[in-house]
Amino acid sequence: MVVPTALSPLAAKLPKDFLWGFATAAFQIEGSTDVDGRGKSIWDDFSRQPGKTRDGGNGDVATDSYKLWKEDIALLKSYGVTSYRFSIAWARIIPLGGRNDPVNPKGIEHYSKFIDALLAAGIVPFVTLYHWDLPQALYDRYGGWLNREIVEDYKNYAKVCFRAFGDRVKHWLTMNEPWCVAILGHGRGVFAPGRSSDRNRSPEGDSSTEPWIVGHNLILSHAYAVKAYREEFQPSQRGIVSIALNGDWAMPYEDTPANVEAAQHALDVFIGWYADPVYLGHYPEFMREMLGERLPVFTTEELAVVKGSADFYAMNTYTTNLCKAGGSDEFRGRVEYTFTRPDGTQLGTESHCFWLQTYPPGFRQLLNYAYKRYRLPIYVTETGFAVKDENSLTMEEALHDHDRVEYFRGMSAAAVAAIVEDGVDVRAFFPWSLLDNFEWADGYSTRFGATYVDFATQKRYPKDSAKFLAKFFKDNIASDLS
Ligand code: GBH
Repeated sequence: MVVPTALSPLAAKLPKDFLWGFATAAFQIEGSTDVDGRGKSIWDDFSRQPGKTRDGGNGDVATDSYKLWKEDIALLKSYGVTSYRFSIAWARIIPLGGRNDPVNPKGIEHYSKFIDALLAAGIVPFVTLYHWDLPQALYDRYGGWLNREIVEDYKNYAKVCFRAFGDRVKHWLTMNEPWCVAILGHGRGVFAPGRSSDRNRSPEGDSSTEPWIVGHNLILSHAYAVKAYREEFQPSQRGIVSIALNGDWAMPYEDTPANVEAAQHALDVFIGWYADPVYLGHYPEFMREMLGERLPVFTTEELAVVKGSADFYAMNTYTTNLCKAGGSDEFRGRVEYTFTRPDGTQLGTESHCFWLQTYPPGFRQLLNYAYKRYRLPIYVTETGFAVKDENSLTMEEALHDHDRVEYFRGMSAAAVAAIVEDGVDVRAFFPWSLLDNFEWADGYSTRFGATYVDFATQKRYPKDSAKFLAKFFKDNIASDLS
């Protein structure tokens, strides 16, 4: 691998239509959970249960973006973004979720106005249909993602959105990070609906079988929604659709055959579990080996729908893990993760999260890996950093988010190097996140925003990282004039 070098200003230019903007998700920012006919999502009550979030925070208010959406758009505009990745709350569109349940006109109206305002501001809407906020009613009715019923209900919901917004939305993501839905929601039990074999955590759940069933139903739901889009909407609407997959680069702890193999196993479980069926038409061999009959099987007919069910590769990536053979955790491909190198040094800069350190060279490697293996343009749909202990700083201090600036400096340079020097076709870059927001099981104790949110007043203040990103893309995306 070539080491990133300083690029001449000319070579560093990204194409004119390169998309950059911020990413968010409905439940993490909207609040207003009981207005305009919204149904409950599985995160509503889950986050209110004592012990489910680190600081007891829930999504009732979040960054109040359901009300403050005009301010959010003005902020995006002030940063000069060309796109904004946000998600639609299923339970605002169909409060009870299912295909025979009523559509909520007020939900449609809200997102419709929002999309119009983005377009009026010159910002391309990049829409996620599902970012973890399943309608509670579908979980109560049949167990949500555990049940094959969900495939039809999800497809129906997706079609409602394509029909309502597809005249203006040309970039769709069916799901965000299915690995997290399956593993964190139905394996570790740390995310809603919180199922796990660990009876201290959950009264029900089977971590050895349920995540793999959920994953299977997520893939089918994605694929049948894409089929519907392609048959009924894409010919006239001319948009593109994919699925956002989380996946961090996996580096052998030491260069031994066992560790090299371990690193591949980690990639197989985090990425290949979804990407191999969707892009290549089969589950990774290693997953079949590891799980045997616990990994469901696609019928020939299903496989024909799954294979090729994405128009581009949507990459969410945050870090790099050093991988050691000999682990027992199936959710990590029986691989042990560490950030501590054999010589005792840390791989990168520590963050507020146990799973995250800065390591841009790994991002460049991952871009190369994904492009070579899946052979489609890559849209980086999430990448971001939580500064260690940022929440205990004063706002004045927090605004100077040096470690986040350095993170984005490295990640943006790595993306440019992958494009310019390695020939990887990268078409978008969405830092996570526009705002400090509801960080799931961390509540509000972990801040990922490039904009500081004072949750007492809901006022927004740009951090240094927002200024860095705004300038970087202003300088590096070609304009009509250059
Ligand atoms: C994203 O997920 C989410 O899309 C977003 O909503 C969230 O706010 C943001 O990141 C910041 O967390 O150690 O084996 O349990 C993050 C991706 C993937 C990061 C799984 C943590 C844990 C792997 N996550 N990873 S493990």
